[in-house]
Amino acid sequence: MTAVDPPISREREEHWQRVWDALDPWTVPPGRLEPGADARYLLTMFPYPSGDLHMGHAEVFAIEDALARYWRLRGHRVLNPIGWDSFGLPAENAAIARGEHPATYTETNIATQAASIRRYAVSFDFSRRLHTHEAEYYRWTQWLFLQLYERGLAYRGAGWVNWCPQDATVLANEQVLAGRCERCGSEVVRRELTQWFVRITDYADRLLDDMAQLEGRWPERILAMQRNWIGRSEGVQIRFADDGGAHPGRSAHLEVFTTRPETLAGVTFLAVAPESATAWDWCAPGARAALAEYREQVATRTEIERSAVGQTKTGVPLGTSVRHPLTGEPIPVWAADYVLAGYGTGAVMGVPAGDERDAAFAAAMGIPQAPAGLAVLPGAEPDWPEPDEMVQQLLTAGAGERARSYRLRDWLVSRQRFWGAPIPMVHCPRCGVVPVPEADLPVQLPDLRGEQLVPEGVSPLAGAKDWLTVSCPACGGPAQRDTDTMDTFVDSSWYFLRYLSPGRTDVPFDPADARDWMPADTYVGGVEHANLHLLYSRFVTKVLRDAGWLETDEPFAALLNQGQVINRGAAMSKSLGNGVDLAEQLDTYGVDAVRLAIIFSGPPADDLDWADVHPEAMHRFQARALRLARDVGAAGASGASGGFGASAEAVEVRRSTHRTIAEITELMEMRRLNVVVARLMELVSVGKKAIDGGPGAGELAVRELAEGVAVMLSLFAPYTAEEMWAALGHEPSVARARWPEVDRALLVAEEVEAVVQVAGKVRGHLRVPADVDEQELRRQALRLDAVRRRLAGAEPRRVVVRAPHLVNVVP
Ligand code: ANZ
Ligand code: ZN
Repeated sequence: MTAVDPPISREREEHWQRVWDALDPWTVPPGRLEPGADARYLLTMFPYPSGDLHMGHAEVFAIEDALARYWRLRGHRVLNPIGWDSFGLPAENAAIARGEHPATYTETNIATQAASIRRYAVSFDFSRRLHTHEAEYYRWTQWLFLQLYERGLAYRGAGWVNWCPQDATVLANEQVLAGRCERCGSEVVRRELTQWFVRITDYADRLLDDMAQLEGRWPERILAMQRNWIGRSEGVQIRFADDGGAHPGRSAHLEVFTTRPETLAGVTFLAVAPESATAWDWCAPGARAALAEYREQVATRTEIERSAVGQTKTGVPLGTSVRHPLTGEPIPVWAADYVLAGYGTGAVMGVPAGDERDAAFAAAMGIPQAPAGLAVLPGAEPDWPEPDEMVQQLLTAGAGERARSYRLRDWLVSRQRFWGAPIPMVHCPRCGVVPVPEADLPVQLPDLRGEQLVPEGVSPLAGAKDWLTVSCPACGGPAQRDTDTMDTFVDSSWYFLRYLSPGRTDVPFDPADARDWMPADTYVGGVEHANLHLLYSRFVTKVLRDAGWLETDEPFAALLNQGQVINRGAAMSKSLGNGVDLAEQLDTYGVDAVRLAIIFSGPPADDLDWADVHPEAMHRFQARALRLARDVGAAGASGASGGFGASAEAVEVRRSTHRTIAEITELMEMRRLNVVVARLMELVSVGKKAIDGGPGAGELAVRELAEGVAVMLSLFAPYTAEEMWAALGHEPSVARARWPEVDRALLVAEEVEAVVQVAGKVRGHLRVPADVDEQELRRQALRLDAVRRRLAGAEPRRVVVRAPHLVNVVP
């Protein structure tokens, strides 16, 4: 790497950091907003503390900071908080490997990241900083869990986990590598465990319908992804009666969910999910051994593998049958892998003549492709009746009703891990599951470290015997704590509310603060959170609204997704060797050059390829901007003494300045940050020309230009902007300045008269802007009646344009 000399030295960066620390221009003190304050809440997805900041952070922080600074300069009261999403598995793994407490890794990384954020000059309000791993925060995460429980939204049920038979432990998805345990390499199986779920499916309709409020304010692709994820299907639930009469221990009907009721005449079998209780209930005694064996086989495969089209279908007959609701014909019941337990009723009616997967299954199992009497031509579907007619018949026959099904599943919030918020529940042999009283929160984590974090069986917390034993809050008898901790998505589902009431120990947040600030005006973050985090945050907001804590339905009024940072067309990764180290970039080029280069490289929402980012190319721009400010500052006295010069040159400089301010203001509202930087570069050139060969550095119009540049540049290059501001003779800091006002009178373009000739003779005149381009002038000239008459419909042989004064049309 060639040695470069950044225009702003490390020492100057540190100087300005101390100035900002002392002035504290970004803190919003807790409590009520000043009356009349125009509040804006800018929220940025909070970082996970894994090592130092990386290129992704550099991008998102450069974008979010430009918005925060812009809003402040425009006179808004801006809340721009920062915190850390600091529970999670990487810290736990590091703690096991190093024989320490997960807090050590976590807090070291937070300190590193906080220092880098300070150097990166992001205008965060650090006074509201939060860490989700601290008891003062997770106490309220536990409170949230109790709210869900009280509202019937948290329940215990069977959930599938990855189980390593060798280590006898639950594995997180990240710990399963190609189907094997990351530690011992043995084959991982899926196993059912009783765990905590949150009933987000109760809110599926609202989560879908309220998206109408987000249209046009969230990226369309994110809305589409959420719609898909929730996956609402309108259909019919059809009841098939037991063919053999009532059987002890099973209901008299088998219900299926279908979106194609009109295909009822094509049913040749029913299939149920093998792992479901329904499969066992509908299994004849003679088929149980085969079903049990089949279940084990299915348990090693994921749902995605099982249901993929083209995948070989497997199944076993259950030895029972049901009756067709309209014809009474017997239909065999099967267990089949492509039927998923969690969707619809966990049972389907098999229609090989209408459905590819049913056809593949029937072919593999030797089941007829169509009932006798249904004409099926190869490659064509039978003539099904109208769906509505069929629904009517089913309703009349009492054999079905309309139903909705969702792809969305309830939210499994249990983790068999240490480094998370303990689930605030107690298991009492006499009273059952008892919530920890609110007054007893937080349920603090015990002090485990190193090897103690390796789970004994189900969870590391089960090994903390002292911690585990408590007296039951209901009967006072001996009881045990729940040993699961919460999914970290619970921590992050409400952090944006905690920022509003920092330090409060009586409430998680004050509803009055929420009235002041919610919903967040803009949420900036990555598309990888499109489904889970955003959906959970929306859900929790709705629950808290129902519970009277919030007045808003939606947490984030607008969403800005930055693109991914890649390098040479591929995601940065160790194995590709195309990673770029942020700290190294900052050391080599300086913070401002990196920030400017990131912003300049393209629209915020586009992927950012580091191969196209050139921090070194920003140095010239920074140096010119600094030179401009220093020249003007040095000539200061003469400029400040008079008014704006009336010379044509001075007026031209002012026009450029005000046109640029007006355009940049509009570009900022459209988030076209890269174009803003381009316009600033142009304005700096105008300033340089004005000094070198125009009205000179002492001209007030040039000072106005330089001050405008300093203020607007502060959105992207805060250090350079501060240096400029100081050179121009102002008190620190440019963060305290105001956005420049546009003088509308200067936006009106000057007009001149253009002469239009035909074959060298003057035939007309046009009033045109002085900066009209040749194309436009030519177009207007050819539209003149006098010109059209002489051309008489023919194309001119030649049109000579000398903008803005002359057009000569040669017929
Ligand atoms: C009969 C039928 C005939 C179907 C036909 C499709 C085509 P969407 O649109 O995704 O909601 N299905 C229902 N529950 C299922 C489960 N638990 N596992 C796997 N498949 C299931 O899909 C609804 C369709 O998916 C339903 O309509 C059902 O098959 C199947 F020509 O019923 B259909
Ligand atoms: Zn009890």
